[in-house]
Amino acid sequence: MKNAALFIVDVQNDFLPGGALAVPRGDEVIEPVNRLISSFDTVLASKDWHPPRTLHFDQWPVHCVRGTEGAAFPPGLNISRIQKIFLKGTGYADDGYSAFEATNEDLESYLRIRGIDRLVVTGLATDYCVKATAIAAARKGFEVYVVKEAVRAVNLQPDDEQKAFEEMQAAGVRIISENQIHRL
Ligand code: VGL
Ligand code: ZN
Repeated sequence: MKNAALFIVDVQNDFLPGGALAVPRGDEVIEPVNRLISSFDTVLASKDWHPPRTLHFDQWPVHCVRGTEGAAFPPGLNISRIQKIFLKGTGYADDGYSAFEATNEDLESYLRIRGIDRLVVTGLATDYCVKATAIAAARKGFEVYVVKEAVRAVNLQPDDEQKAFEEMQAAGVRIISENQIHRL
């Protein structure tokens, strides 16, 4: 798909069932993400990549510590076409919910240099990093889509997922289903 990138947010072992900060049914994003990859020339991902001690762990159980198995991609994810991994939440006072806060590479310039102006966002979790990344992208002027089958929410409150979809839509993000991807 021209001028578009598939963006895979934080599909990492610690966010999957059995992980340190398991997102309910988080593993269900893997198959739709794997299917979507073939529609894109550009495939990018982010990783939550925390230091062992960070203020972020006052809010959350310890998860996705840089270099650990919990921060790795799950075996079922097709990572063969991921061209760049954006690492975020890397500092002591840095939640890094948005992939635009990555510290190893600047996501906005990465996209602009390559003429990418449309982002299709997938991954975990709908109510945190997916939401923050999609809204930041929309505010920067990108055309942003979130594929609903390819995201799952933490839902600390039962309606957090619904609220996240509404907040994203209010920011201009389009929530689509997987079968709409060929008509973008
Ligand atoms: C995330 C909570 C804490 C996410 C990261 O990737 O959505 N959520 N850290
Ligand atoms: Zn985190």
